[in-house]
Amino acid sequence: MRWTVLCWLSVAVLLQGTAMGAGWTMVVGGQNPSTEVQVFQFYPKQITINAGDTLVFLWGSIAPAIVTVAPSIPATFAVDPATGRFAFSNSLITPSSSNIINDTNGFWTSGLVSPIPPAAMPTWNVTFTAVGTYTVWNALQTKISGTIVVQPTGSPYPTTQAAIDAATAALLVDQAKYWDYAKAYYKLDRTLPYSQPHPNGVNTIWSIWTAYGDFWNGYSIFRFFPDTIKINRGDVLVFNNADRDLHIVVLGDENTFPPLFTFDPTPPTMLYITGPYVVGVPGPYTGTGFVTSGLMVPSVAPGSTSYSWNVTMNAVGTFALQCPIHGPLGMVATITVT
Ligand SMILES: [Cu+2]
Repeated sequence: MRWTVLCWLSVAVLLQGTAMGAGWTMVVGGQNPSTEVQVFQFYPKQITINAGDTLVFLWGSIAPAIVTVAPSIPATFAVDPATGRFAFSNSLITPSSSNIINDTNGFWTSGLVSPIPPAAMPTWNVTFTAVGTYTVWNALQTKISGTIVVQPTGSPYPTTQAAIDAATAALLVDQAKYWDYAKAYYKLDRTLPYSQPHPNGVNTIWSIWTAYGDFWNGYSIFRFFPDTIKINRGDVLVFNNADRDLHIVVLGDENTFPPLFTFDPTPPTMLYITGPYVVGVPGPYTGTGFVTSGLMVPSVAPGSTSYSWNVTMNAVGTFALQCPIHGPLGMVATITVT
C-alpha cells in the first residue's frame, strides 16, 4: 500500500509528546466538509505563548504535512546525486528526537505526517522553553509559514485559545466557499467538456484540468475537471496542471500502478518518489499496464514547462485515472473509451 510508509512515520510522531506549562493549539491546514478544498495555512498564523507552554500542532486537513520549526528549511525534494532518485530531504522526513524547543536558530520537525481517516487527526506536541520568535513551516507547502512568539514565563497572554478557535472556525467557513467561487468564476465543472477537433478530422482532443488552485490565496482543489471522461478510441487527452501544487497523472489498469513512494532505510536516500512517477511513461495507451506524466510542476513556477501532458487513448475499455499523490484525497477519475 502506498500509505504504509506514511503510516509508519505518523506512528513515530504520535508516540511523542509531553506537557509542561499551559496548552495551546495551532491547526495545520483546513478543508471543506467534502475535503475537495484544501487550505494550507496555519490557524492562527501567529500565536503568542509563554516559555514552558506546550503547543499542539493539530492536523486540520487530510493532506499530508511536514511541520517544521526552524528559521529556514531545506528543499523538500531534491535529486540525490548518488542515486539519481527524486528524494525527500532526510532531515525533513525524520521526526525530531526531542520535543523541547529551546533555540530560535534550531531545527525541529514532525517528519512527514499523513492523516489516515477514520483515525483521529494527528498531532505534534512541542514545548517552547526559550524566549524568542520562531517560524513554523509546512515543508510540503514551502510558501506557508506561521509565527510563534514566546514570552517570558508568567507574562500576560494577548488572547485565549477559545478566541483563536472561534476565529479559525469562521475563517474555515469562509474558505470553504473557494469551491463555489472556482465553479462560478472559472467555470469548473465535473462534466463540462473542453474539446477541440483532432487534426485527423475523426477524433477529438479533450482538455482536463489536473486540480485547480489559487497560488495567492494558498488553496487547492484536488480533483480532475471533468472526472467522468467518455471518449472515443483515438482521442487525445491533454492534462494541464492548473494548481499551485505538484501533481502526477497516471492512467490505465489500476492494478499495475506503482506505489508513489519507495522507502529505502539506507542513507543517503530514505524516501523517494518511484521512478516512473518522476520521469514519466509516455503513451499512446494501448490497453495494458499504465502510462504516466511524471512530475507535473505547477504552471505558476517560473520557467516551468512540464505542467501539460497528453496521451492518445488507443484502446477500448474503462480505465482508471489518478494523481498518485492526491488519489487518497479523492483525486481519482474514470475514463471510458468506446
Ligand atoms: Cu495531485
